[in-house]
Amino acid sequence: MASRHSHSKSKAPELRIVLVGKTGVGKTSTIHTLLGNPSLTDTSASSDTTQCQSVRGECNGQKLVLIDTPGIFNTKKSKEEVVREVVKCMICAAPGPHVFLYVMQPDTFTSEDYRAVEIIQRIFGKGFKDNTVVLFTCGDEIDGKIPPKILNTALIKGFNGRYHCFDNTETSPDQVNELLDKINELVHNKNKGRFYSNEMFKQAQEVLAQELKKEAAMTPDTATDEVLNRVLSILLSLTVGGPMEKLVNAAVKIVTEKAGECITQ
Ligand SMILES: Nc1nc2c(ncn2[C@@H]2O[C@H](COP(=O)(O)OP(=O)(O)OP(=O)(O)O)[C@@H](O)[C@H]2O)c(=O)[nH]1
Ligand SMILES: [Mg+2]
Repeated sequence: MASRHSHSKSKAPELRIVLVGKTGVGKTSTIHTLLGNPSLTDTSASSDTTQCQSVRGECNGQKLVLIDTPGIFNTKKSKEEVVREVVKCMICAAPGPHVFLYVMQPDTFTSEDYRAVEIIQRIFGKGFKDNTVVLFTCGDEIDGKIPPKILNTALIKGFNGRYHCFDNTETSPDQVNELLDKINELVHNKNKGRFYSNEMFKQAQEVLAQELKKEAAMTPDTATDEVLNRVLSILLSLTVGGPMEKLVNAAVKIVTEKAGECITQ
């Protein structure tokens, strides 16, 4: 069951953002841009993320936890690897993300995106779409204007028309500030400052808290890889018969059946 949790303050001191999308659409590049790292100099080099990982940073006084996801739909991955990455994502985003960014490139928008969104929704739950902003990368290639034929699709309407156009070759902070404004608008006005959670995120949070308690003065910010790996092992051992089982099995099934259709390269 999905639910939302309230923060006591009107503005979340920390925004947990999960970036999802098809392979090679610009998820990792977007994280670099959000953290103010140098803009893309070589747009032919792909980072080809293989593991789910979180990066922490700060923007305009707001802490950001940016969770990068790999090509979850990559058929080259074994079922075990897929499950591992899904569970790792739950740990990185625990107790739940404030927002998902569905990253896509305007010129690679196809019917595959509908399947990709369906798969991601099966993994993260029904509330996924209500907590998502679509982020178009490669704004530089279309002069920052998303064609209306894309904006008018059922896919974009399914996200209530929430989108932002990004140019990862651009250094100006304006596009980052505008995106954060849209995210804060969704989180604080529409969702009353609450973050998204479900049984999986809750279980990840419980195990994480339990393991952090064993370490003196360790917080999610300072958790070592050793502790995170321990949490991952515990959660993986709980997938049979635990809250994760049904969803993880669903994820594996869909990934196995439809993976090939979601790969763009
Ligand atoms: N021109 C242009 N190229 C971009 C932009 N964003 C990303 N790219 C390029 O798109 C390619 C893929 O970018 P990545 O950030 O690695 O994409 P990803 O979604 O993390 O890819 P995987 O980790 O493999 O799933 C790279 O060659 C980037 O340089 C953009 O805004 N403009
Ligand atoms: Mg990547």
